[in-house]
Amino acid sequence: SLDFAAPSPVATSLEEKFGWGDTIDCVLKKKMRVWCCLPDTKWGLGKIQSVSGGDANVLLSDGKVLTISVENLLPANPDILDGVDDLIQLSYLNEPSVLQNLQYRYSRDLVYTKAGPVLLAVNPFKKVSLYGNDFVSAYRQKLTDSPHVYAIADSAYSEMMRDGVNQSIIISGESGAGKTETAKIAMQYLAALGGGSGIEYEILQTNTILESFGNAKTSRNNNSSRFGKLIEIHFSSAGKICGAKIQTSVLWLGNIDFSVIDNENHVEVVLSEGVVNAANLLGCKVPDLMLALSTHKIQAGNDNIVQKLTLSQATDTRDALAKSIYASLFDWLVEQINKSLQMGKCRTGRSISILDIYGFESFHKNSFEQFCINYANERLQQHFNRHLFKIEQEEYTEDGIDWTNVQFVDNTDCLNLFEKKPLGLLSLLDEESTFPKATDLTFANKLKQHLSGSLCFKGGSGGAFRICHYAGEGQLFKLMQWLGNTTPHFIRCIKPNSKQLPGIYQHDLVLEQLRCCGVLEVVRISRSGYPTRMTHQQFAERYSFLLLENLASQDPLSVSVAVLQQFNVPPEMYQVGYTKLFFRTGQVAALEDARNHTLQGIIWVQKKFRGHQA
Ligand code: AOV
Ligand code: MG
Repeated sequence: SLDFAAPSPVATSLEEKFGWGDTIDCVLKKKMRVWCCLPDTKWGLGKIQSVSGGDANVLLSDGKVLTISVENLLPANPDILDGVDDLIQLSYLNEPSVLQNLQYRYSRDLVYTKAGPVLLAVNPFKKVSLYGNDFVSAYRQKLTDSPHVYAIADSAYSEMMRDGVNQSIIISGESGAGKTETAKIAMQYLAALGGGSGIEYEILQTNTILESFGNAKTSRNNNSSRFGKLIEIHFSSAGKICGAKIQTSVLWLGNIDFSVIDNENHVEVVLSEGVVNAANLLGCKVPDLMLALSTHKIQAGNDNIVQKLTLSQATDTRDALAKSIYASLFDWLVEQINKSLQMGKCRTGRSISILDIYGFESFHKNSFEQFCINYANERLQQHFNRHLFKIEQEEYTEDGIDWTNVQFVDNTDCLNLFEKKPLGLLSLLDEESTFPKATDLTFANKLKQHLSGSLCFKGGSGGAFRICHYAGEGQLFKLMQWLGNTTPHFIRCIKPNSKQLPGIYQHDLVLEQLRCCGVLEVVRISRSGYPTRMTHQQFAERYSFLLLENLASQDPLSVSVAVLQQFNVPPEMYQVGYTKLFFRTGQVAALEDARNHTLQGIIWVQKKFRGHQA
């Protein structure tokens, strides 16, 4: 049995909830494998023995027989589908099936699984033998199609070379899920592919430098990235790396703590690595910096009066102070790195960007930092939703394709809560921070007053917010705009347990992450839709030479239809739009195969012919 909480079957039956409609009859009749929602809200795998009325007798895998209402059953997949490498292949797409599939693979060190166009990466928390030169060349030569970060990096590279369009690899997931490691793995692959000038080694080295300054240990991840990182790798027209650039989607919080030193609540800085680093790099003495951080200088006539700050004064200013010092240091560092990476000029302007973004965070007490991190993730989530769902559906509709809308998680409401003007969270925060008498409490009250109507806002007690000037709105918008101009590739990292240990798969934790990033919806949409598409023109140009009959004079659509007929592509596997052809998964792969074989044949004949002439 799977040890995780099943959704409570209160309001709707599971059948309604998952919409598998008439398949239940078939499952019951054929006495197939089922998932049972057990009384202790866990899922158990079993086989139907008999059905009478609304109840079924199910033989569970532990040998017990259970009588259970059919409403509490979900179809399980036949065992031949155990551990499929793309969730698209599952006959029944439901949460227990997806969870079991990922666990099956995880326990065999197969940490990567496709969910339609998205790569899921479950953090192994140990060394797995999936990387290195042999694997790189296997993916480059397409000797394997097992899901991998290498495969994603390879398609980004190939699409960049083929279409001349900039690409992005967007890696998201919660803290400790493995985003930074995954970004490094992608960079290693691209470095191997586009290497030669030596710059690839420099790019890989930058990680170490940035990490040593930008990372900190948190309860969720011992090596947590406290900065979002976009690394842009530039390629020459020949596909060689010719430069790179790093941008850093914004947040700073020095690890600087204070301790109270007297009963008037005055504080001083705790000597820590953060202070020492900052002081060294600023070229000032550690005690001077510590003093500056804990005192306040007032000019009175010709005199300077130094006041010690109280804990509350210090808490109001320390973040801003620490952040600005740390931020300028980091910016300087990034600038130095960028300077050293911009070797040669890349006239083609082709690039692949890898975005490693901190995942959603929720601690018992959340500060402005978590607020920003989570806002950034909301934006990213929207980008993801837009790309995979909205744009997808719009494209079908525009091209006159029959398309039944698929429900998906939409976070527009939540983003509005942040971004609406003048009454969004960010605007209110900006406004409130300009009032001299503003406090956490007045801000919190204002939020409650204006935002309580929103489903995404929950007012707490007291002033739970810290007031800081939000300057990052930034940067984030630019980043999103910029990403909007690239072809995105998505990797979702999943943290299998909160202990950061290998071999442990906590179902509830995994399920929460799958739900929150809408994995099931992604798979559902890719399966029911037509993920591959080409314009009539593109299709005709690419495949017309395969035609046995010469139709060169005909229009692209007629040529395309002739190709499809010649290769017996079943009509239910594609749709013809006004401008494009839409294919179900796997169809174009077969055509590409035929194309490659024919091309190889032609090359062979040409070589022979030349040899003969010479
Ligand atoms: P994060 O980037 O997603 O968290 P990391 O990439 O730092 O998470 O991964 C956390 C830890 O998981 C690493 O230090 C490794 O020990 C381990 N790990 C991740 N991926 C792999 C892998 N493919 N193989 C082996 N070990 C791995 V944060 O930056 O906190 O949001 O802010
Ligand atoms: Mg990280």
